[in-house]
Amino acid sequence: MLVQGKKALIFGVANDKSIAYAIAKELKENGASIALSYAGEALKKRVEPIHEELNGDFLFQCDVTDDQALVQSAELVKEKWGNFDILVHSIAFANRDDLKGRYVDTPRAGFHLAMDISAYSLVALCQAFEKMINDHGSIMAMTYYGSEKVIPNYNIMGVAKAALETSVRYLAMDLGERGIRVNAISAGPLKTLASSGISGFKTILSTIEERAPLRRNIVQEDVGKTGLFLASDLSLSITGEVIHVDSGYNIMGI
Ligand code: NAD
Ligand code: IMJ
Repeated sequence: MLVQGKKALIFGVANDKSIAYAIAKELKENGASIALSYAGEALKKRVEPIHEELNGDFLFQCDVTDDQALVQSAELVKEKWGNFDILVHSIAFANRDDLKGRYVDTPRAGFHLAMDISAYSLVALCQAFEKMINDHGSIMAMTYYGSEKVIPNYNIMGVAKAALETSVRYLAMDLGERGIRVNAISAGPLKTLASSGISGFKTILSTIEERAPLRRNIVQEDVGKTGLFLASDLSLSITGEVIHVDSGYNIMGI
């Protein structure tokens, strides 16, 4: 039981394909108490059964673009738990129109929205919950290879993920004073809501089967287990890091 008795606050479960669900499941199976947060009222019906299945402590709504929602969430968590050990950020959003065509055409408002939800939100969550996170706690965020190299259509999300990864390093420096670690997992492509309707997605999956060192795609459970590692004391001296869970695809030069 790698996280026995620890409390984990998880942001970004939309359904049972979500990366956040895979991490929540792994944490629960290894002894943690969990609480789930969802973005909007529309998702409540989907997330409630997951909360039941995983026997969560509580469930709450929090749109990370809403400062008041963040304050209210912090008050709720303070009341329910007082403190906690693990924070999982598994949130991204850009306008669908900005995830196709030429990056150069990205409008100002679309750039701001993607950066706000996909990058600034990690800073906002650290601000809102810092005082409640126990010394030696663990914070993690999800990223993708499109921050490092050009992936067709990833566009503004690539720029937002680069900001998120850099943010992880600066947050690691600030929170490291209290032994709190901040890391990112760079996951290979997975079929989730966030990858549905992406043109060329099938080609990306088959390219990985052909070219990645492990010659296979990853599954949600692979990310869940790395999340468990980062949440546990097995990774006690790892912070500010981006761990690739991608069958080794990122090491290839050609
Ligand atoms: P998902 O759609 O299940 O999760 C994305 C989550 O973001 C959803 O739960 C959604 O409600 C939430 N969200 C969006 N806007 C929000 C807001 N304003 N406030 C609060 N929550 C909001 O898809 P996923 O693939 O599990 O994505 C989770 C994370 O993993 C994202 O950061 C994504 O970029 C990253 N990621 C995904 C893949 C992939 O191939 N699916 C690969 C690497 C990284
Ligand atoms: C997303 C867009 C383009 C290419 C993509 C992706 N590839 C992968 C993804 C190759 C793997 C999924 N991914 C890593 C993401 O971070 C997705 C973020 C995302 C997805 C959507 C789709 C629906 C929508 N807005 C979105 N915002 C962010 O309206």
